[in-house]
Amino acid sequence: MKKKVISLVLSAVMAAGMMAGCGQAQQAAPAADAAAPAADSTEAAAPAADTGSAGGGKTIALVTKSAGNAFMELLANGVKEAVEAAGGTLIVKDPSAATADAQITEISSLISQGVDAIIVSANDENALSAVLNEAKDAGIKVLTADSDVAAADRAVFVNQADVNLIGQTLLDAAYDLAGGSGQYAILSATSQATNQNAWIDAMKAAQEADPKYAELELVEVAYGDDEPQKSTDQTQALLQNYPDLKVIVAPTTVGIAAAAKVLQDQGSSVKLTGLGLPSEMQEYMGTDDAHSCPYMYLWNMIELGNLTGSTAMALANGDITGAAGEKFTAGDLGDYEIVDVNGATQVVLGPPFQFTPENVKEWADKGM
Ligand code: RAM
Repeated sequence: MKKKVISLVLSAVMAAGMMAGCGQAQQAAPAADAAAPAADSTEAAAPAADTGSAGGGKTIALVTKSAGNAFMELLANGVKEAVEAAGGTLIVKDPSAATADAQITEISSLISQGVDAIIVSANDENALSAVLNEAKDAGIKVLTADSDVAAADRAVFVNQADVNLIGQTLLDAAYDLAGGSGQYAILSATSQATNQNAWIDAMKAAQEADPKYAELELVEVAYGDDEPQKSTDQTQALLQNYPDLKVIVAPTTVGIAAAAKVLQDQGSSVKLTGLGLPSEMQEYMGTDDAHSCPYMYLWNMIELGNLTGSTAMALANGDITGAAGEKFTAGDLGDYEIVDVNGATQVVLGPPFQFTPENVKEWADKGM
């Protein structure tokens, strides 16, 4: 089983490792302008030039979790880049809310439109099953990215990073920032989000598996629904309900940005970590008392988008079916192999990357 390492890390050590691993140089940094969030990604479709090249003419659709989420806009930019580079066209649909129902509405209309492939970042692991199977029956290739559904309902999942590794990384951050003991809380997205729930379960499992974490207490998992206001309210409630709280872990870019602002505005001593976008977190990152977030994690959003777009095109062109062991080339990112993780097939981008006060500006300046 090959685990491809495509990271944000710019260090020569990592670059050398990656080159050794796949026989070609990897471009770690996203293109500056390609990474800039789209002003309005509702319809990011651009007609593909009729080059007559093999694989051209395919129409790929991306159904994001919801509108107004910069993470989803960056993902869409990366997908668009890869789809167009392969001669296809991308349609982006941003549901009005981060719910399964809003996604079902979008997917139904894409089925009527007769697109070649649908990529979904799922708001619910099971509730999309019927509509995704309707799409499959209509000959549309279905894949997930960022947030998965049940394996039977899609061909393959483009996963940003190993679930257990994300869980362990976030737990270790909570442990470190709490000084090894005391209370921490999780501020998540929606209660149905497949990806956040998987990461939280992995955190809990890692905590139970090692007595080292015995003095660390998870007091609550709160849900801000990936809405800034609700995430703000939930953070305030956590601070009020748990006066001894030491750390908040927010495994959502929307949640962490809202929590960072609350903590910093209140001059709270509670420390924050999780998964965040450098552009949204830059002003909150620092190791002194004036800043709420000493460090956080994410992955290269353009690379995640590029890998997702390339995977969708490979499926649409019939180069892969989504089965374990299949290999394909994801443009400049190089060669990937589909792997089986507990009976579900995935393409994995690489390990999560740590953002610190030292490197956050560099990545924010790149548009991430
Ligand atoms: C939010 C979304 C997304 C997740 C990131 C980390 O933007 O919930 O699905 O992957 O956070």
